[in-house]
Amino acid sequence: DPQAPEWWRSGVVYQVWPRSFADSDGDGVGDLGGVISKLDHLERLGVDAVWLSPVHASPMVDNGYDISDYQDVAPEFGTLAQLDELVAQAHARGIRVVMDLVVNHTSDQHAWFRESRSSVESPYRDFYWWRPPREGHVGGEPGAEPTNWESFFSGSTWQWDEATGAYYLHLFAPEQPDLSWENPAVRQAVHAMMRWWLDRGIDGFRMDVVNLISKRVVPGTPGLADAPVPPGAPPGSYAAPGDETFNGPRIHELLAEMHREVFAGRDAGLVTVGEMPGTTIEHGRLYTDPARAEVDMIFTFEHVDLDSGPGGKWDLRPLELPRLKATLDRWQQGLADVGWNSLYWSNHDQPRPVSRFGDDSPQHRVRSATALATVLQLHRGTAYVYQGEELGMTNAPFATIDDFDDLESVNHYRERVARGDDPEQLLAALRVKSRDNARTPVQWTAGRHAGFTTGEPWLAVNPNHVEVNAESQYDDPASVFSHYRRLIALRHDEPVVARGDFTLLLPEHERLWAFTRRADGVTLTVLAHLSDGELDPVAEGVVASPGAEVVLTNEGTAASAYAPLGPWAARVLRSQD
Ligand code: ISL
Repeated sequence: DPQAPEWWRSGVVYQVWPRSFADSDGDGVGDLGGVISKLDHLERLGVDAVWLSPVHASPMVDNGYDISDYQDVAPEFGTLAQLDELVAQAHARGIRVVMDLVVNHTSDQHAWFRESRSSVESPYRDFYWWRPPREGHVGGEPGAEPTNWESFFSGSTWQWDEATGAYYLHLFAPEQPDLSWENPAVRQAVHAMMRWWLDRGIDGFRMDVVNLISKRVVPGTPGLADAPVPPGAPPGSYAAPGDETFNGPRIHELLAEMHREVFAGRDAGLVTVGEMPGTTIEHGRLYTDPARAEVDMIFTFEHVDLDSGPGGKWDLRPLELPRLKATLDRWQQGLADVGWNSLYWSNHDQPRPVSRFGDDSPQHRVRSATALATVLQLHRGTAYVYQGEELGMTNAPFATIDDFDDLESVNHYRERVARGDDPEQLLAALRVKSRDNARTPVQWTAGRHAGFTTGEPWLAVNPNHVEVNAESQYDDPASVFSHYRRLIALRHDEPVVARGDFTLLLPEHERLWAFTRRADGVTLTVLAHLSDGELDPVAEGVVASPGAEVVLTNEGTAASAYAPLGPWAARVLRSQD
C-alpha cells in the first residue's frame, strides 16, 4: 500500500545523480528538466521514491557534495521553481522525493564559512573546527597540523589559513570544511533548513556521512586526538581516523535531537537514511531502532569493502562469494528484531555492480545483472537502485588518467605517482574502483551520446550504449529493465519480502546464493547461480519443498522449480504450508 506510513519497508528507492541523468538544455550537464522528462521511466519501473543527489548551489568541487547555499539550486541544474515542479509531478505519479542532506561539511564558499574565516571575532567562527598549530610547530609547515588525520581525498585533513593564522578541519577536500556540531547554533541552523525543505513538500533525507558529525573531543586543548599510525608506516605519515571521527560520543544524542526538532509530529511517511561508513551492527541497531527515533535506516559499507585489502579501496582483492553472503546474512540477523536494513549494490561512489560482482561480458551481462538484483532485493530491507543499474550499465573503458574526473581518483593518482608508485598499476586500480565508473551518462538510446544530451557530455558516454540502453529494453521481456520491473512488483505484492525471516542456505557454497524468506505460512526460496556453467541445486544440498512454484526467473521460459540452473540463473520459488 503506497499510502502506508512505512511504505519503504516493501519499497524501492531510485537514486538520481543529476549531473549524469538527463540533460534538457544541451549544455552537456544533466539537470532538473532532464529528471522531470524521465519520470515516465521511473513510473514504468515502479519505484516508490527518488533520492536526488545534491542539486543545491555549489562550486562543484565534489560534484555537489560541497554546498554553498542549502536553500537554492545550482544554475546548471535549474531553479527552485523547477524543483517544486519535479516534486509536484513526481507526487502526481505516486513517487516520493528524498533530498540529499550534506551537513557534515559545507562548501568553503558557503556564507557561514566565508564569515567564519574572516575573523576570530566572527559570530560564525565556531561554526567550524579552527585549531592552532601543533605545539612547538610553525603553522603551515609539514607536521604542524593539529592532528595526523588523513583526508578521504588524500593529504592532511587540516588546511592552514593565513588570514587568521589557524588551521581548519576538512575530512574531505579542503573546499569542504567540517561544521562543528558541538555548536548549538550550527544545529539550530541545520534543523531550520531541514524544516524549510519539508515545508516545501519533500519526503525525507539521505544524510551524507552523518555518522561523522560527532568528533571525539578530548577534554583540554586542542581537543582532538591523533589516529593510531599503522605499523610500518613512514614517520610523519597521515593516518585515517577511526573512532576519532566515526560514530563519535554524541552521535546518538545529535540524531535524536535532529529527529525531535525536525521530524516529530510530521507526516509519518517521511523517510530518513543515514550514510554511515565504518558502522558496526551494534551501532546499526541503535541508529535504526524505531523506539530510539534517530533514523529509519542506514547505508553500511561492509559488503562493498570486501574486495579491498588492508591498504584501503585501491588495494584490490578478489571477491569471495561466501564472504559476501555472510556479510549480508550477519546484517539480516543483526537487525532482525530491531532496526531495518538498506539494500544496495551501487551508488554514485561505487563501481558498477555487473562489472564488480557479476560478469559484464556480452554473453553474461544481462543474466548476471538480473541475478544480482534478485538476490539483493529479496533480502529484508529497503531496496535502492542507482541510475543505470536497472539497465545493466557497466564500468567504463577509461584509458588514461585524463579520462577521469573525480577528485578522489585524480588526487590519489597524483599523490602516489609523486611518491614513485607505478602509474600503470595505479590506473589499473582506478579502472576497477573509480567513482567515475558510476558517473558516465545514463544510456537512454543507441543514438548520439546515448540520448543523454544534444550537446557535448561533461563525461564521455560509454561506447557500449549501442547495445546497452533503455529504449531497446522497455519492450523486451528478457531485458534487465523488464526483470527489475518484475522484481519491484514482487517486492510490492508479496508481504513476505518485507516481513519474512531470513535463512541463508549452504553458506559456504562458492557459486550458489540460496536463502529462504518465511512469514505467515508462505516461503520464498531464492536460488541464484553466480557463475558460468550449470548447477543442480538439489544435488548441491538444497532441500526441495513440495508444491513450490516459480514466481520470478531470469531464465526466460520458466524452468521447473528445482531444475539445474544455467549460467547466472536466478529463480524465486513460492510455497505455502
Ligand atoms: O567514495 C568513497 C570511497 O571511495 C567513500 O569513502 C565516500 O567518500 C564516503 O562514502 C562518503 O561519501 C559521501 O560523502 C562525500 C562525497 O564525496 C560522496 O559522494 C558522498 O556519497 C563527501 O561529501
